[in-house]
Amino acid sequence: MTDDLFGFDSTLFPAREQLGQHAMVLRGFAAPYLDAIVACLPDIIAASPLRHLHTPGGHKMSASMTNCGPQGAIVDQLGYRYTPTDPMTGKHWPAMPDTFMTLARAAANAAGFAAFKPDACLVNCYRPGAKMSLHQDKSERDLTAPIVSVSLGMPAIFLFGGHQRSDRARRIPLLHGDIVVWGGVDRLRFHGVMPVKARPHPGLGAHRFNLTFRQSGLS
Ligand code: MD3
Ligand code: FE
Repeated sequence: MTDDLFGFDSTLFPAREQLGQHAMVLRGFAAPYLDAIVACLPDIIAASPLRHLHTPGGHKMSASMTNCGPQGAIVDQLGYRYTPTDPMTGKHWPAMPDTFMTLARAAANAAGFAAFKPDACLVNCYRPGAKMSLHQDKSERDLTAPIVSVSLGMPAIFLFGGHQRSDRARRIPLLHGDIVVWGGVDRLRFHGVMPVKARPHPGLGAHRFNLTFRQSGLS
């Protein structure tokens, strides 16, 4: 039934926007989980602090990062890879909170990926001006598993490209609580984030966090 006031079909809520054959945005899907998820962030960051990594090419990344879960995604002189311990602390990455796992699996399921068992959650932190250049995520051993990404805090414009860096990228605005799921034929698309504008968020201030859930294939 179409809601005349808001102009959306309530039977389709939360709204799905298909980006590709196997890629979709689930608008507001994280809403019921947001308070619990945001409350977990300080403990994760206290155990494994946010840090700016350098790419193999020597560029300092403008977004800072940390991880939770049995495996963590890092980049250093050796390239992009997963490690069970945080190189900064020498300890295991902090545990993945149950709410993170529950949300990631619910989103994958809603997007048609029934057996998603993430063992890594990369936490990216963007301050105003931070960005992520177009790249592919291909360090995971099993590229048939999807990736689930949860946007928190300040809005951002996500770049959804093609299979070659030079392919024209679509610009997709992502807000607090939006989730994107990629798999199948869309898993190796180039993607990135435009420089984030200073639009402070009521709960998270001048930060955008992105949680990226992956199945590393190592656990
Ligand atoms: C599209 N992070 O950390 S997550 C990354 O908002 C990364 O922090 C972005 O890209 C961020 O690698 C976007 C979304 C994402 C992850 C994997 C993908 C988009 C993807 C794989 C294929 C296509
Ligand atoms: Fe990526």
